[in-house]
Amino acid sequence: MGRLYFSAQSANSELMRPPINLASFIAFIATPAFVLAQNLIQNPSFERSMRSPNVWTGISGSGLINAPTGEANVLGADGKIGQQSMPVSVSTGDLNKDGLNDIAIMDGQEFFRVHFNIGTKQDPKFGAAEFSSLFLNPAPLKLDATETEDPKDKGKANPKPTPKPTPKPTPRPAATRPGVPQPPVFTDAQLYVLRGVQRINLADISRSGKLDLLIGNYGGDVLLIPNSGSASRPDFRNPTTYESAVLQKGFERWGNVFAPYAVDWDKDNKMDLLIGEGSYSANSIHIFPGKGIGRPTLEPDDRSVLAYGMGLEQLSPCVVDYNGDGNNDLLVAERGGKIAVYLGKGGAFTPGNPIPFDSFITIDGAPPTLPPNTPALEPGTSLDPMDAIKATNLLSAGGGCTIDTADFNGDGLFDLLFGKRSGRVALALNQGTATQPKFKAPVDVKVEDQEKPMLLPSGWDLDYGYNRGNYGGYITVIKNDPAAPSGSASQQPPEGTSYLEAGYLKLDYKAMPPPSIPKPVEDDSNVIKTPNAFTFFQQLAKPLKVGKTYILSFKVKGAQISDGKANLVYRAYKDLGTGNIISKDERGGVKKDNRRVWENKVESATYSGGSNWVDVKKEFTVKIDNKELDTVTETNEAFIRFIFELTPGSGLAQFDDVKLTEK
Ligand SMILES: [Ca+2]
Ligand SMILES: [Ca+2]
Ligand SMILES: [Ca+2]
Ligand SMILES: [Ca+2]
Repeated sequence: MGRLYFSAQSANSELMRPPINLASFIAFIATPAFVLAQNLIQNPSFERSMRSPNVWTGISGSGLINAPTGEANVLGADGKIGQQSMPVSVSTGDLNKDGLNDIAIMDGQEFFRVHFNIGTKQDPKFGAAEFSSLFLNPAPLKLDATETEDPKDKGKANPKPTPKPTPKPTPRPAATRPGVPQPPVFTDAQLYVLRGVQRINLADISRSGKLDLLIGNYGGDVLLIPNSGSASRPDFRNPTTYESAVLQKGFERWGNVFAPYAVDWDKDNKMDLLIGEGSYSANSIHIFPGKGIGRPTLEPDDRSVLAYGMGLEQLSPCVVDYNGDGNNDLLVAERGGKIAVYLGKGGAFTPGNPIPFDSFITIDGAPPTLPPNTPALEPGTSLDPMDAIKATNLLSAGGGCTIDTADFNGDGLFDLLFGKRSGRVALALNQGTATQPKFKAPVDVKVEDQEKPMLLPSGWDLDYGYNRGNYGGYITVIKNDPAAPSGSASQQPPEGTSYLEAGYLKLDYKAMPPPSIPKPVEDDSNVIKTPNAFTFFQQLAKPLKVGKTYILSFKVKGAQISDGKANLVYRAYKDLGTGNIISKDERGGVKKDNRRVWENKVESATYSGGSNWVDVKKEFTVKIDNKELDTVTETNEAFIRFIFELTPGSGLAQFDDVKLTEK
């Protein structure tokens, strides 16, 4: 209780998948500790900070492509379902028709971002990320119930339970034939999980000369997002409804973590749809043979297996003529980061006649270095993939990955592009021939731009709306620059040498229209859905004393701030229960005597900003009204949260010198 959590973290047991793992790419910068006597706020004037990559530019501290990753419950190497970090999804193609292949990524929070190729035909180079307006899976921010609780409920031992959101059926068009079940009913939290782990493929589905976007997800939906831009200026927008973009009809679940890939596999001039699947025990690459041009259908009866995974999992397919015989071949990335090759036989695809596993790609195209106990091969056959994968010289992206191919250096040979679990993207250039491809180990792709890192204040949790589609929104520590012209107000914090700033980056895109921030959504009682809400939060390390008076103060400055509040929440409780078992049911379930009496209070200070630093002050006395708590002398928990909305694109808020002191 009392901690800030994002809706995707364990607050709701139905929610299995944290949306984003920002903590994993934070590097510490050592700065001297700075503690003010008697101030209950830690790092109160933001003097201590940690460097963090800027999610909106997609560049790591070492100048590499870097996108947030997500986690999902999938089948692991131990045969058990567990939470695993998933690779970002990649797809490549020339999105702006300048003759250079670009890198598209679907990141762990389901943002579609493109690093456009700004190099030459022979020497690819990639710019900073450009985001599209497509955003299908927002994650609302949950506040502590106390912050929005009805004042007349305060102090009651049994407060009103938070109303549960109404479960919604998974949106999918009605079934077209009898026997296909209607969609089941899912809660918002379940839908959030089912719509995560989006895997993408760019393909000219409508043969308009523009690349459209196919998306598969954790729950097994496949969506088509048509490119609504021009040939040279791609644009991907949210469909009118999620349902309208789903290709399947009815509900028939046959796999999950879908990785779609559109290609005319059998060269009959009809676009076929391949789907790699992710987390069921018998993973395969499936094919829905094309029936014509345009929107593919995924009628369950049309599905065939193109290639069996034979024990390989989390399959991400792509198609290329690997051995130069003119027939399409299948490359499949798997859970361990190895690439399986399945050689196509050419001709029309016959259902029930899948193509066999051939080999894994090795480093430098060398023969696989297999362990001595590997079974001998019959002539004309291939090893079982579970034996072949034991070779020690296999090309690997270093853990689960996604894959695509294109010729990135203009030599006519296809190269390999990987999306990785680290959020990086890697390239392996083909150094072989048209019939014998050869690859060295993949190399992480650099970005030709400044990193523009953010500084996260130590001791504070931030939320700048990334999970809600607040494009360009940021919260960062700004450090005093001694080289700045004197009198430059923004360079002079009222306290110390740093202050905290929330605002919007200018998204000055070269190839895509800048994304538009989704319209504000009405918030539920304690769930923030508004994209342009910002918060920063700190759990107090020390209790507040009952009966004492405290002064909360801070300095604020800014423009176009609305609903600015600093909430100081405190809570006292006492266990009345004995902890003893009071009943057992037939199934062995036990009920313990866990009665607890508690009381929550919130003190709010409001602010709206202005062109000069303003002092905001609030004096309050810690009071516990509940008679059953009259022996309590100090709070059990307390936290402070600043929460405010900024006008999208132009709002700015700055904070410094937060103090909470006993009077
Ligand atoms: Ca391009
Ligand atoms: Ca075809
Ligand atoms: Ca071939
Ligand atoms: Ca090449």
